[in-house]
Amino acid sequence: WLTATAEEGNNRLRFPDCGPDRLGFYPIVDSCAWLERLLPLGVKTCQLRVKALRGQALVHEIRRAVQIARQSSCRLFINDYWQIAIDEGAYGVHLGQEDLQTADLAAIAQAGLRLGVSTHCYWEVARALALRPSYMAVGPIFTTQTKDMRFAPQGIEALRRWRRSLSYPLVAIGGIKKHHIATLLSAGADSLAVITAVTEAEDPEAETRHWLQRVH
Ligand code: TZP
Ligand code: MG
Repeated sequence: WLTATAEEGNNRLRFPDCGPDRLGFYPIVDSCAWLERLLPLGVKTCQLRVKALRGQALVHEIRRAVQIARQSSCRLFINDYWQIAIDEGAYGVHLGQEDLQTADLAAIAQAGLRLGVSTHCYWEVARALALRPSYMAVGPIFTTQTKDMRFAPQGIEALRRWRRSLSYPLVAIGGIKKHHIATLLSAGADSLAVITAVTEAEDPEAETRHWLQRVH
C-alpha cells in the first residue's frame, strides 16, 4: 500500500501548499458557532472537526463553515469529510492515518484542496511523506484527554527531530497549553493546534487573542 501511495505521490498527486504565511495558531472546533466566535478575532487557520452530525445536517454545517471562513479569509480544514469538503469548496482537508486508506486522495488533489495529515510515530510520518501533503501534524506532543490515544506522547524532542529532517510545515498537536508556546516554536513548529486550550478556557475570546499575539 505504501509503495502504491508513493508512486501516486511521485507521479500524479499534487496538493497545494498553504501559502507563504505560516499556519500559526490553529484552533480545532466542532461547530460553526465556534467559528463565528473565533474567526472575527483574526484566526487565519482553523479546523472543523464534527463528530456529532450526519446526513444533511452535516452538509449544512460544513457549507456554512466554508462561508464563514471565506468571509474572514481563514484557511479552513475539514476533518474526515473529504467528499463534502470538495463539494463545498473548502480550503483543505485534514485526514488521520485510517482515513488515508479510504479517502479518494486523487479527487482531493484534483479539486485543489490542501491536505493535512496526522502522524503519531515514525512509520506514520514515512507514510505521510509519500503523499507530499500540504502540512504534517505531529502528535500528541503531550498527554491529551481530548482524544483516545493509543500512542504515547512524542514530546518536544520528536518535534525537534522531525524539524531537522523535514521541510514540510509542521503542526504540533496534543495537550498544548499557553505555557508551551515558546518551547514549541523554538523546537521548530510552524503551527500549534489546540482544542481544549481554547474551547474549555474560561474566556475563549481572550484566550484566542493571547494565542494570536504569540503564535504566527
Ligand atoms: N490529535 C492528536 S491529539 C488531539 C488530536 C485531535 C487532541 C488535541 O486536543 P487538545 O485538547 O488540544 O489536547
Ligand atoms: Mg479522521
